Amino acid sequence: MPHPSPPRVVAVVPARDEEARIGSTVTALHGLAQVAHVVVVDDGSADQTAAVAEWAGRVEVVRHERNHGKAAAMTTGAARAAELAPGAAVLFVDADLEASAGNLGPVVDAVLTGSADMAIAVLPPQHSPGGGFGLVVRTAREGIARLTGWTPTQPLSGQRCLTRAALDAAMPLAAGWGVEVGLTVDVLRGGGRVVEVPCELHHRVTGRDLASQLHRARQLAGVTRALAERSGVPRAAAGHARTAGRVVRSGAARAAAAGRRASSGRLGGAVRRRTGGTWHEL
Ligand SMILES: Nc1nc2c(ncn2[C@@H]2O[C@H](COP(=O)(O)OP(=O)(O)OP(=O)(O)O)[C@@H](O)[C@H]2O)c(=O)[nH]1
Ligand SMILES: [Mg+2]
Repeated sequence: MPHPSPPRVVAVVPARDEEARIGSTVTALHGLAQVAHVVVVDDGSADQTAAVAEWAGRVEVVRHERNHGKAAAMTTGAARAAELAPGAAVLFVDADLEASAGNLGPVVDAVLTGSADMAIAVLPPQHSPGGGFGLVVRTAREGIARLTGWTPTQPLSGQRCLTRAALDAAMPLAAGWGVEVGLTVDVLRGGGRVVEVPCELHHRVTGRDLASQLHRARQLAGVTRALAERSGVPRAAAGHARTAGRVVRSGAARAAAAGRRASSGRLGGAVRRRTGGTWHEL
């Protein structure tokens, strides 16, 4: 009988106020044979997100005491993933996918089989009505196309799997809601292969009420900023030299990255404290 190949992906779930959905999302991720660990980063939730994630079992919960935004949560989760399984690919998963997160297998396989350095899930039309007017998606899509020549179908999809090398080369991540756009541009510019993989995923659809419009306004600000930051000198020429698939940063680039981290309040090097099963980033 053939041996099943060992799991080689760490799932990282950034979550804020997702107590109603995080449990089923974590359980669904456990159902994926490729997933070795699940890390939930509770980004200053006001609800029981961290506790519910822990009840789901077999999960690492890292908690930000305050809200730092999605990109900071992903950065924290990626650091924990590197400790749990050095060198393993990382699968970023939104917390609101619930049972449909169990359908992410093809996205992971695209990376584990070596077909891509980053695979992005493309979602089908969603069950519930809603959604915005397309401004943020259009801005992101056209911006990525302008900067890289590649036109994504769903530029904002948060469900994406990357090799560790591609992820490390893309650090530091673009802040807040610009994180997906920044990742796509940076991986492509670093010479990585990016694919979109259709996947039967369903999430909470943002409506058109005031809160939803505010969410979109924040998304637009993040996307615009990530694009603007990348509209100048290409990353490779800005202090990143590539040798045999490894990215080596010059001292100046390291200092600039450290400065960017400091000014954006990122959590690199933050002190951590463990209480029960949960890590706290201070
Ligand atoms: N870390 C962190 N994660 C957040 C924050 N806000 C939302 N999230 C998570 O980011 C993921 C995506 O958030 P959603 O609100 O579903 O946003 P979206 O799906 O991009 O938005 P729509 O497509 O417009 O519905 C979910 O896992 C959220 O829990 C935040 O402030 N910090
Ligand atoms: Mg969502």
